[in-house]
Amino acid sequence: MKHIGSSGVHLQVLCVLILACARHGDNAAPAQAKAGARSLAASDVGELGPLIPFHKDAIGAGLTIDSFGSPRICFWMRPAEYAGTDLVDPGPDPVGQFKPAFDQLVYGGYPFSDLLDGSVKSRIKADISRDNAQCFDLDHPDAFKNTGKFLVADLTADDFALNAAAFTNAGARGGGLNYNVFCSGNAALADGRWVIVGGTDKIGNAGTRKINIFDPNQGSWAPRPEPRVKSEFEVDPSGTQFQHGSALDELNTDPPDPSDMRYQRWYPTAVTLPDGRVLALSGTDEDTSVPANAAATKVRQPVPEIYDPSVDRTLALEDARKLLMMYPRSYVVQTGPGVLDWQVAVIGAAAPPLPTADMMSQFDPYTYDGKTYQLDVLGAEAAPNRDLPAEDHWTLVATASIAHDDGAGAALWTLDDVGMPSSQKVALFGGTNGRGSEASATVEMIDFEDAVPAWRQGQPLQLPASQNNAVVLPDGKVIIAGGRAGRGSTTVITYAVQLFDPGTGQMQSLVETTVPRHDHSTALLLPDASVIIMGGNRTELVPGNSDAGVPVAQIYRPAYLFRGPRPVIDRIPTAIAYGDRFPIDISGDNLTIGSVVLIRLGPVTHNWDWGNRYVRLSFQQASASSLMAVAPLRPASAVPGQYLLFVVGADGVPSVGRLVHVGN
Ligand SMILES: [Cu+2]
Repeated sequence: MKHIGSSGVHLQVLCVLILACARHGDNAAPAQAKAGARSLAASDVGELGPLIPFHKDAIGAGLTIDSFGSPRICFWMRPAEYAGTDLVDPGPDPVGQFKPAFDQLVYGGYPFSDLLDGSVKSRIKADISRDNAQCFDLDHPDAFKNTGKFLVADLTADDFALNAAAFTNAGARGGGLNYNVFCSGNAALADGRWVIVGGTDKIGNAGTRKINIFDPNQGSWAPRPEPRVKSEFEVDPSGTQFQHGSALDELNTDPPDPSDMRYQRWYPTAVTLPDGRVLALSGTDEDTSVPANAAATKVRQPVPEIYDPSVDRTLALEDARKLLMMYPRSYVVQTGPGVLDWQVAVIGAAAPPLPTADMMSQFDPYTYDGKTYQLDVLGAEAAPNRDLPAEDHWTLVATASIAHDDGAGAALWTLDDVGMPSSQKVALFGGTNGRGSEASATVEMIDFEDAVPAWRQGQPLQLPASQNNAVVLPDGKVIIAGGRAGRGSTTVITYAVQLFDPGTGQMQSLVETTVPRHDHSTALLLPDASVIIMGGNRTELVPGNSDAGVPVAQIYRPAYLFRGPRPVIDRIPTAIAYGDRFPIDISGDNLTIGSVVLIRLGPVTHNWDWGNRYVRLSFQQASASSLMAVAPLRPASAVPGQYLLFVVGADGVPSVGRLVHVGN
């Protein structure tokens, strides 16, 4: 990918950052961080680049690299299976207006959400007609053309035209997507495709049974039956030519398909398993056939399901029920020496007091605690009572001080010289205990490799926050961006980019942005070892003026990119198998190597890493220019799929990441 920024831009960043501090002084950084921003150099705190016009909200987003090494980010917003002009008439100023026919024919009369569907409106009128799913080609010559602005409100249609050619349709028109994947579960499969679990069938809390498969390198979706509601809308978007099928009938919005899950899920977690299958957990549904009754029919799905991509089918584990939070944070852990010795660690079980019936209409009526369980997936699958309702196969292994609901998370694994884990750490940053609880600044870390795993607290976040994003860097430290506490007029937004050091438990404030990033924001590591911060609801990106908000991304370049020469990877295998030892040829002026790491690629959404795990490998430096590294021995340490491999100098400066496939 192209490098962005120049020394001229760097100066501007600092100036704008200082302005931003003044603007948001009432609720942003503590005084010492502001004062520090003036004197700290990029080699100490890194650097935040100018705003990059994005042409839709990146609510779900992932990085992929094709076989030629070309990186792209594919992303989507609601409703991803339509183009913006299906629901928004761009004509009326300043941002267009909703089309009532779409509301009636597709949402069944459930109202548009000003916040979510409202993000499809835009004062960049040329973007409204795009698919609500897009792919961004990072190698496109226009990708990072910009005029160096740092305030969302300053961006114009001319700014958006500069990089428009780097974005292509990947949804309704360009990709063949037929379902609303808003607030779905996202995971990367072994072959680099993405599985999208569930979603919403119109609005509110209604889930879908669908397993959608996206090939990010093609920008296309696997064929799934087009719902009657969508096909009839496409033929007759004004609703005047014939009587359309009812959008309140789920047979018309979520028609059965052999690949379906047994349960409809909105806000489920999806976890790629060591055998390449995908575990689906939790999620919410309601019966929308009678709108007035829908809230009363809301359910939280307690039954896990396994999706097997080799046969395109799912299997329900009725014997392994547990009431969990929406998007429970979940991690595959190795539990013994064997290839089958793994379980899935899950934090965020529902805790008393359980909600009463009259509370169920709330977005999330449950409370949660920090109890951390491991689910024996294979045991539940093999059990003779698999089809009988039970809450078996879960083991309580530790208890965190809070549930970290909606808080960011990061997974850091270290492997020994035979490729077995010597540590299996998960760090969680902030979040809440669910219904009615305040966001916390609590940072906690656990090592599942310990004989008795226990959560231990690190230095807290700068401000209490939920809906923040965490990205593990190649040097094993964690970037935390954004987040907020509270809602509406009492919202306190974190504008700081922070750095967590899992080795010391220390938290450092680095730089500040002017852009609020909380609900529906995303962040990803890029191959050049920078971090791209994206998404959020357009309407929330300029506080106090929703019309001024337009989708933007920003690239944070960590301090290690300003600290001297980078190791250069000349050659690695394109694929490594479990138990391999494999050579890495390096060159350049930074040949004293401190670590070799794999970081998994895949889609993220809703503020956590979704399996984009950091895996530090054992290696030997045979000569100045050649390393021999030890691949993971067991797939539970690094589930099959696409990874970026980085070689990191002893000084902490990483190489550019190279694509490698891990699997058998
Ligand atoms: Cu959401």
